[in-house]
Amino acid sequence: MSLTCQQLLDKYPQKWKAAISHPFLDNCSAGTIKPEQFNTWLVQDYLFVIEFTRFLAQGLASAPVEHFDVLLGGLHAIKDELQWFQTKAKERQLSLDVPKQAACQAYGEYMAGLANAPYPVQAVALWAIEIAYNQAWQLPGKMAAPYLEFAERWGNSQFSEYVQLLGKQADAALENATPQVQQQAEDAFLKIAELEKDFWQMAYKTE
Ligand code: HMH
Repeated sequence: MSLTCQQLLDKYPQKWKAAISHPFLDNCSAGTIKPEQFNTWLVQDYLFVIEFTRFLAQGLASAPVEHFDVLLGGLHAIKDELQWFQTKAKERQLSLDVPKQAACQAYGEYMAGLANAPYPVQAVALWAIEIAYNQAWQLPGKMAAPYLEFAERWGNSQFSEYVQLLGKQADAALENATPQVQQQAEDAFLKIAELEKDFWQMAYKTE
């Protein structure tokens, strides 16, 4: 039996919970997040998504053709997402031309390094990154404006379906993977859990 995405979630419940739940999200839900904290997250997440777009493109380049359809859908959606971030930043009069904070920098470097990893590792990493936001933004319950729009971007049912398809593709890739590659995929899952946790915390730091 090969490793599956569901098994990773089941095996590390605490580490995963730390990736997807944070005072940042609870404060958004309660409406008590400080605007400068939210804005820090917003700008840094835009910088993350730029690196994530490159990561998606690398994944496509490594993928078997039967996985193209889902991945091209993801790349298409990210075109809209980049523009949406630019619009949100403008509304809030935020400059996007700022340095990456350490947690954002580390996440970007980690994704860039996965370009050389076997495809099953990249597929698990992509699924983990997307399901992290899909779950994180839904966990606190229905959010009020202005945060509802953010929660719905990653919590909506279409995005949830996309995440499911990414999980299926990652599972399929793992079926043909050696034990060493499966271990690498597990390590990637754990690393992403940590990077996600640190990313939320970043909103509380001003650099
Ligand atoms: C930090 N993780 C982070 N930002 C995102 N936008 C996503 C995951 C989902 O793409």
